[in-house]
Amino acid sequence: MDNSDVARILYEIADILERQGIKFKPQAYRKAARSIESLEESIETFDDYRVIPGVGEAIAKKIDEIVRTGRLEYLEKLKEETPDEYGELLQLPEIGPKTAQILARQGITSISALEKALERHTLRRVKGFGPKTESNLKRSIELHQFKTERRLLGKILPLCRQLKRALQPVCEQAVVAGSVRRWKETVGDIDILVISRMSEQVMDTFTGLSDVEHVISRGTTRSTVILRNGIQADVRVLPEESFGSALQYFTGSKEHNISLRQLAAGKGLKLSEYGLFDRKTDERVAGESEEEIYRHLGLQYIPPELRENQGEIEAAQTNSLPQLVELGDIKGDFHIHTDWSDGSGSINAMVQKAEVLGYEFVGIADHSQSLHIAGGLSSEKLLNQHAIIKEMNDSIDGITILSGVESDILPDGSLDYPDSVLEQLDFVVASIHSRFKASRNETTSRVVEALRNPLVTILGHPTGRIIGRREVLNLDLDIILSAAAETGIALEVNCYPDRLDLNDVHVRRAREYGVALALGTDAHSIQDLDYMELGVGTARRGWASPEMIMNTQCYTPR
Ligand code: DGT
Ligand code: CA
Ligand code: CA
Ligand code: ZN
Repeated sequence: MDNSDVARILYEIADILERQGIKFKPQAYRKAARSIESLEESIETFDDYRVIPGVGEAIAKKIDEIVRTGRLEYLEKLKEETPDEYGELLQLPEIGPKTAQILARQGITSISALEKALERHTLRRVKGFGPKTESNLKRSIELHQFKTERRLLGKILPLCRQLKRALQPVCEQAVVAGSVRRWKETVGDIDILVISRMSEQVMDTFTGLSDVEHVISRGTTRSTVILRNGIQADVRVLPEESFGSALQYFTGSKEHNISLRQLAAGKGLKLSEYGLFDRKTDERVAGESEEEIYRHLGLQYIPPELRENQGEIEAAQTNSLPQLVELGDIKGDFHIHTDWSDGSGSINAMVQKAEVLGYEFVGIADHSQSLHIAGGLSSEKLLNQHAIIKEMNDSIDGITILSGVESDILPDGSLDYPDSVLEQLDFVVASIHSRFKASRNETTSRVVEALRNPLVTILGHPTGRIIGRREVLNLDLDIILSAAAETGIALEVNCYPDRLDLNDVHVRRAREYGVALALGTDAHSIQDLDYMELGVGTARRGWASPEMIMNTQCYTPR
């Protein structure tokens, strides 16, 4: 529960009480909510909530329940008593209970209904709803949608790097914390932490960036904005001596932090964003760096990618965290498309970029003949490409081009070329690109059949999901993992921002089965080769060590 969560609950109570026609109480709840919102400290660090302006005995009790349990029985009862016909509308910042009531009388009780009414200008009939109100409401809906929508990490990372660069001249250090630092596949908002002696300049620079669409709040040490692409970003200026503890706190995850605080409490310590303190003497024992905090808690340093409260704290207690794969361990890429199929770069251009990345091998894997829409290669064309790659290898030094293919797995589990063709290649990625709605049995057997084919090297994007667009295939991953373990075929971690397939959780399962992983960017352009870092981040979130990853080895053409 952070301050805004607690405030939200209190505002909700106020709204319901107001709808019930109750006087004065709603104002009291709103006043308390407002002062909680404007607190500098986390609500969780208070021993007695009554020191907060506007919080008396009764509200303090409720806050205590919210912080301890994450919910409030009183609110749940209120909600039951007061059926909420237009609660959704109240989520919009511009709409209070009065406006909601007026809208409800027009039959508008949801955000989508309001959107339609705005499009058709039907609200203009209502007193007080001119074009100005209309455009305010439209903007309000947009902001609301921005706030609730998660973005792909791959799209947000370049923006984060740009923000850091922009802040550099006015600070000693700028770090992006939160889910971005944990390499979570999607991001809710961007949390930037800064050390600087020029707080005012940091705020000026940040709120004045050309990327900023709307400034939500601007303070002396903290500001919040909405960027042009709709994502929210916060910046906080922190003192050097507690930067480590703030970084630890704002990196999260929340669940990891809660467990860590409990561990601290058990040792007579108190952990907050301000530092690690002795409970008795209030003396600060750590805070400048994260390493120091974990060490004082008797733990191995836990990399951000593992901080999900999934056993990492227990492992760190016994010094048994895995050594995680790093981007620097990666010697090549196994999934590259070129202009031979639906890629935009020539083989040569992709190889040149791979050299810039310092790779030792580069695996070309264009689409196979059944995938007509992607310009899949006929046997003849594929063998022709193979011959050309052979020649190219003879004329270059320092990097090896591996000649492969991304072969469709046909509905019966066979591949898209005769064995006589596949045999000649250096590697084969086998992927499903059709019949996404088939039954669990059918899809599982189809994949297992492919895994039994000795000519297959890697199972491409094994679950087929596309974040926000396509569900995972209906298949039994455990059966597939045990088949792969048996036949020694690697499962891909497809690095494309909206794929990340296998995902973090699946990587961890693959690790338990002893299945090897192959990272492939699925690059369709030169720039796409940079997505490797997303695959590495995903592998790290799945506790993968370098030994598990095929890309950490060198390969020579057969
Ligand atoms: P996101 O933005 O939804 O992708 O995910 P995060 O993890 O970046 O979450 P965010 O931005 O709400 O908060 C950033 C970090 O701050 C979070 O990972 C942990 C910390 N934090 C936020 N709220 C709370 C809270 O209520 N309790 C604790 N202990 N930590 C919190
Ligand atoms: Ca965040
Ligand atoms: Ca945040
Ligand atoms: Zn594919």
